[in-house]
Amino acid sequence: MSEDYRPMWADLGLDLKAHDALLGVLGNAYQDIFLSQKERPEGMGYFDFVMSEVHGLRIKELLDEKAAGRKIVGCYCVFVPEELVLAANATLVGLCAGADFATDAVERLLPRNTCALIKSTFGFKLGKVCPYLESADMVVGENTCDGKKKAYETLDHLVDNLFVMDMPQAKSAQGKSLLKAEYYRFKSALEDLTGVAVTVQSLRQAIETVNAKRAAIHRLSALRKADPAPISGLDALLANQVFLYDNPARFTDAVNKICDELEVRVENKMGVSAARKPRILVSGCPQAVPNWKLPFIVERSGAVIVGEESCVGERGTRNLTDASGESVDEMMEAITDRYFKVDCAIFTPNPDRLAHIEEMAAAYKADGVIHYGLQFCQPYLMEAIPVEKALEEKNIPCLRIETDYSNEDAGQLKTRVEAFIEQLR
Ligand code: BJ8
Repeated sequence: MSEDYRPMWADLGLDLKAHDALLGVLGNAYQDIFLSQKERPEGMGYFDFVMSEVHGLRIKELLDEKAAGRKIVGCYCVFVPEELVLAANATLVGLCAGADFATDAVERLLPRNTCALIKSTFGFKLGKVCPYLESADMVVGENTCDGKKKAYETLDHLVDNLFVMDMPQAKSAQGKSLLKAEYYRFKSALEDLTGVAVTVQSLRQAIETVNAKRAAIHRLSALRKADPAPISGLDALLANQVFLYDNPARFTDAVNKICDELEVRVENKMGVSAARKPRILVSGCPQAVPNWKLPFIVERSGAVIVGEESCVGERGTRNLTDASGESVDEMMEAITDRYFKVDCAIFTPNPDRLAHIEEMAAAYKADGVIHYGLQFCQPYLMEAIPVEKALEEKNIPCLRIETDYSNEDAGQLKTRVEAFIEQLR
């Protein structure tokens, strides 16, 4: 990092010693996992810079926005519509965390058998190491899985201004009405926070900004369908991980630049390696920064990940929002339509997700699917069983993984992943 950000972090109330330790671990992991890869697109230099400044320059930018009167909203789920946040003149940042931190303190507040993602969120708060969370003027929790739902009751005592959004559990007409009503309640809360009323113009502009960001990611995903794959799964995952941290317009430009470069690679049949690698689709729980354990193991074992059926991936970004509405209500309906298609495993039943996995496996020419489930995540671990069965019936090999954020099972995972990849060759 080029500047001394320590005064900024101290002002935000971070524990500087713990934060230094976190950045040290993160920097080393990034070096070993990302910078050691061969044949990376030059455009990834942008994401290397973003990651090197993820707690530095980006936080300074957010604090500058705050000083200029803009509000920062933090979220933990892709059901929080960025369109509404931008239209109310605020900035949305993702707060999901992908590393264990302050585990003893966390386990005094949450049961041990809580998924790593929720524990990590609490660990970053209790350990005072997340400058995004400390910069947020509002934090949005959503009643998705039971773990999150109940954890927000506790989180409410730890953060100021937690807005809890109720979520439907079924894809019914009533479910959709509930979602739309909750989005209206969220819009009002945002307007109260910022003092800015959402209008047809601001909403249209916001929809176009977020759609442009999604369209850039769609372009990147489409290029990964080429054989050989022109970019590693790790690098593509990183772009998806930065989706909710970066300035939207700058992110869109950076992804489009990488795509320009990858188009040339695809034309010249240049891949991430000269030899053909088995192609893997990863499906399941979101992989938040810096959770790179599974893709690192998969790609170091000689395969390439070509797609993520995940909220940090295609489940989160696949659909655009219709910007053609002529009233705020028509646009609220379009936003509800778009988000209601997200096929998170909290919905019951949830046949669309299985159909999407099969569609992705075919479109990305995957030789096999790895189902990634976080330990204690009932929705995804439960769905993993019918997913595996359905894929096997279609002769698509599937490996079901259940893991957490620790490295304790890395050796065992590696053995299972290597055997799976061998079976695909
Ligand atoms: S839309 S996947 S981002 S809820 S891993 S906390 S489900 S026990 S993260 Fe998610 Fe929104 Fe759904 Fe996507 Fe619960 Fe499972 Fe933990 Fe999870």
